[in-house]
Amino acid sequence: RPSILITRATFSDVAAHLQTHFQVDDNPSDTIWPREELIRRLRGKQGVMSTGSERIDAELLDACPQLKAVCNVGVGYNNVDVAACTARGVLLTNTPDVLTETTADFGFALMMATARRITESERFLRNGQWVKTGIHDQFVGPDIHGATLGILGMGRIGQAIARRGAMGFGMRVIYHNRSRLAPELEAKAHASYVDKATLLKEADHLVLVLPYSPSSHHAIGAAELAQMKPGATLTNIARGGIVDDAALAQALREGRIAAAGLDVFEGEPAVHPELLQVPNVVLTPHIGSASIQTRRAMASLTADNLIAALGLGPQAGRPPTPVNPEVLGGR
Ligand code: 8YV
Repeated sequence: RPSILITRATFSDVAAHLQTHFQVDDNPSDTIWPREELIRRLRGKQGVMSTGSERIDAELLDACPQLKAVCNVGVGYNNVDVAACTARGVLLTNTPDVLTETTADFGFALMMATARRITESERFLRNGQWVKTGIHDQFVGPDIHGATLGILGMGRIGQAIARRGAMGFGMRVIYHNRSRLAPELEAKAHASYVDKATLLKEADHLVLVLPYSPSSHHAIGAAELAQMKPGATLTNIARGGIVDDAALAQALREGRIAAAGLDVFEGEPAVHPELLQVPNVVLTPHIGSASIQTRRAMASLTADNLIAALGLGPQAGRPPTPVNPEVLGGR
């Protein structure tokens, strides 16, 4: 039986299912292994169920020449050098679609919590300040309904957020993306395409949902923050590194935008210390896809990919969601 590595604890039934096909070495905890340990355990394995937290690059692939499949639990795969995988005939798979609606729910929730100052006012209540001082107008924030929702990155999750804004909250929705959506998708999302400058200038609530790549590095930095409305909010559920966290902390401190909601960070799990100091930011530990149903669906899709990629099970040789399917042709 082929042997595989599971880098972080998964659902026990998914692990048990994998054990019926493979010799499994797994991490019983959610702690991220140091890189040396990851490489040591991966040597001689044919497949890996990985997460966004492990860097899969040429050096690692060369140290593990038996590896045939990298199956990422997550839709984003900027942790993986895809070209290096393809060059070595290693298949990469991800988990699109199954997390779209859940991640859109979360993006919307984070945007709302940010605008309506939910965590900031909760801290006030928990600290006993309400009984001491009462509240007058401290926790007023910008409205969501009727406001302009700006979306940067208009893939599946961006479109799902747009639908929520337009249909659920009567928002005007504008978006910017590398390429404009086909007219029927634009109509379904109830969203209008604008250039990036217009998006920054007109959004009351700007939500980032674009993949990370060298070209999206610091897509929102000091210059972009300066173009936003002073009363606007910024929500990042995409990837750390898309926002320049130091520039954002400064903009928040100086009141150049009203507030930010961040689920992802440049150096996560570490968070820029200045972001921890400003009150008008809602911080969550990369939980955008973390609903019970969706995390289960992601794990189970990853297992299906792994089993099929290594030539087993009913879909042998035809993994459901390959990123570099060209590798399969060569097998
Ligand atoms: C995952 C994500 O939690 O899908 C993604 O791209 O960021 C999250 O859903 C992350 O990849 C860790 O597995």
